[in-house]
Amino acid sequence: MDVYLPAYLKRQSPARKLQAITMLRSLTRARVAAPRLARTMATTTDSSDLVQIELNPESFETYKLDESPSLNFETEKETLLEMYKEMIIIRRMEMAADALYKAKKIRGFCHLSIGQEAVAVGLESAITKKDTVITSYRCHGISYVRGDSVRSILAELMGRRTGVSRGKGGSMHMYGPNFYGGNGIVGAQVPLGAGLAFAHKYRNDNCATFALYGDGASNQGQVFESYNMAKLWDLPVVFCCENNKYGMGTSASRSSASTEYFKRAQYIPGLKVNGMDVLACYQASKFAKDWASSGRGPLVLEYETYRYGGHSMSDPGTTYRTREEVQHMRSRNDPIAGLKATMIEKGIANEDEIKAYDKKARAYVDEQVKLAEADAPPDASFQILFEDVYVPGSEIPVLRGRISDDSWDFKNQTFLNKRY
Ligand SMILES: Cc1ncc(C[n+]2csc(CCOP(=O)(O)OP(=O)(O)O)c2C)c(N)n1
Ligand SMILES: [Mg+2]
Repeated sequence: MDVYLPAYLKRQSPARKLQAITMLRSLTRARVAAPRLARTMATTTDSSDLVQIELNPESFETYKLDESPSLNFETEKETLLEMYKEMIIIRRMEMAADALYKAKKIRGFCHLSIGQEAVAVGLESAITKKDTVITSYRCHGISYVRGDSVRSILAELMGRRTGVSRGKGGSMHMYGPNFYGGNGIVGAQVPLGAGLAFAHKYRNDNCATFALYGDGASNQGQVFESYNMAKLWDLPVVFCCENNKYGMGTSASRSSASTEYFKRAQYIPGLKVNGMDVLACYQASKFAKDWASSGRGPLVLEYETYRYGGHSMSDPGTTYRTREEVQHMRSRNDPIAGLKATMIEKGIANEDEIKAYDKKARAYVDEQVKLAEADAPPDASFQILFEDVYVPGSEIPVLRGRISDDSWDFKNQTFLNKRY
């Protein structure tokens, strides 16, 4: 496998280059080799079986677009099964994180995306592994669909060495193949997303960037600055507003002068999709990918979704909305229940088979929890603190600290003044 080396590494000695390549390869392997439930579950369905999908006529709304994703399309039955399995794994993984947090095995911040699974799965099903994705701190589901394993995500949450960020990032800072985080500063990922799209355009690689942000983040100035540059340069970026109806303790209608997020970029066309329907999310994301990667510039894509839990673990999520509202969404609009109904209606799986998938997903995630818990925490050594600051081989001699005692000498792997 070829490893992309930044220009500054090419100037390093062969030994340094080898060190960097070995490290980059080991990281990539660890991430993509994760066994997935989808691969371990044997299905009885013939993969060549096709199914006709007719989406609800209200699935999409457009802004300054002459075309819209098709409501009718054909796909393989196997695709629906895969989507179902991915969504139940994400939900189980988030439920496991909830329990681990309550057991104080996960500390610090933790933002769950229970209810929003259709966005991650619909998006990933529509793009290629070469397209790039960047999102906010609510990132566990996206990390998983991009290629991180359940074990490495849970290990990260518990600060283990095997975590996706070696246990140093936690809930908000997860990365994966062509996945640029996990970003804690609200809205900061949007201009970074425009930058990723600039790279696609520069390399002329027919790929697109999907930059996700929330309804709360959508009011930030940097989002509008990104719209402007993306349109000026016709960057292949899809600005994805994941409108889950709430920010931190505030409803979208209290924080946004206009809640029509797909129309917010004025001079950029927009599309709104029912984000509780994974098949509609798939169609909209596919349309967006085709739009952006065919030289037509940016698009704003609003996934209208809902989060069942609080903003983070410290928010019960019921002080600014009613329990009835949450219950209504859960019982009437759940993306997993919705796909289950479609699969039964289309004869793809029956109730018993679906129950068996659910049982397997639960057992699989439980097993991954045990493995992650058994993984070792990082050593309590100072070297570990500094090891991921630079790509190996590209370090500056000394990383200046807050005070001179904190300056780290990369060559001797110790503090410059050796006080500690
Ligand atoms: C620049 C900045 N301001 C404020 C915060 C605190 N904060 C964290 S999440 C959040 C709400 C964001 O809501 P939204 O964009 O809708 O995303 P969601 O949490 O619903 O996914 C706020 C205000 C922050 N992290 N960064
Ligand atoms: Mg929100």
